[in-house]
Amino acid sequence: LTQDELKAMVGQAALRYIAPGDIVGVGTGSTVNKFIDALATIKDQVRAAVSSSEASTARLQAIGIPVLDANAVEQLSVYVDGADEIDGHGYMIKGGGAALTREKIVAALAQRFVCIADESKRVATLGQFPLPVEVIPMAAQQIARRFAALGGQATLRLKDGQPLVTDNGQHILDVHGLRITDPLAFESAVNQWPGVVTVGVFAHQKASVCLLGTASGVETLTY
Ligand code: DER
Repeated sequence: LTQDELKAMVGQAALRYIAPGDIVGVGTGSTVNKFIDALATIKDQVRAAVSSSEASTARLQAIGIPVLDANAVEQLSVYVDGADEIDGHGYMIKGGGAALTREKIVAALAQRFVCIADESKRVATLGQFPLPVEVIPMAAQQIARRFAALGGQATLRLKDGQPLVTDNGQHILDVHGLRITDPLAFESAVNQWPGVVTVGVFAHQKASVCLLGTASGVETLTY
């Protein structure tokens, strides 16, 4: 099975967590794109969606699912999103798609976070994937020095040779060389640093369930 087929398998499997009339929280990335394709097959049962990025909003609108502002919703039953890494507790590194801030906001609205991922995302300890951190541009170097003190090497994410600007108008640092053995404490600590908008550790907003695409089918991991 190709990685693309594994993503399609878990995108389809996530439908079992959608009840008729639901407002669905939708994440960002290539695996979520497969979930959106699957949503199209049951779109009459989906009342609306709350989206975590302009990219996902465009795809949802293209299949005719109304997209609501996050402020219009008090609670979602489910949020479906991918991950760059997920450990044995359901703690994740996210932000590879530069949508981590809105992803964490929409995840915080949901009773259940269903992570959909191919098996390459499962790790024992978070940190092999460079940790995305959304930052206020003027704080980028100060924050990079703080990561250096922890043994991390922060690089400013570029797009077409210029600093990538997120949906929120901020920049992203990708931090290499970290080994995050206590994700809850790490997320809380980095959140305190002036200029940090969002750190791509999802421990306080961890996954409830992970649908993991493997060569022998979909593994359902609960946390
Ligand atoms: O940016 C993100 O957080 C995405 O969800 C990312 O973590 C997963 O993207 P992928 O499904 O394209 O690997």
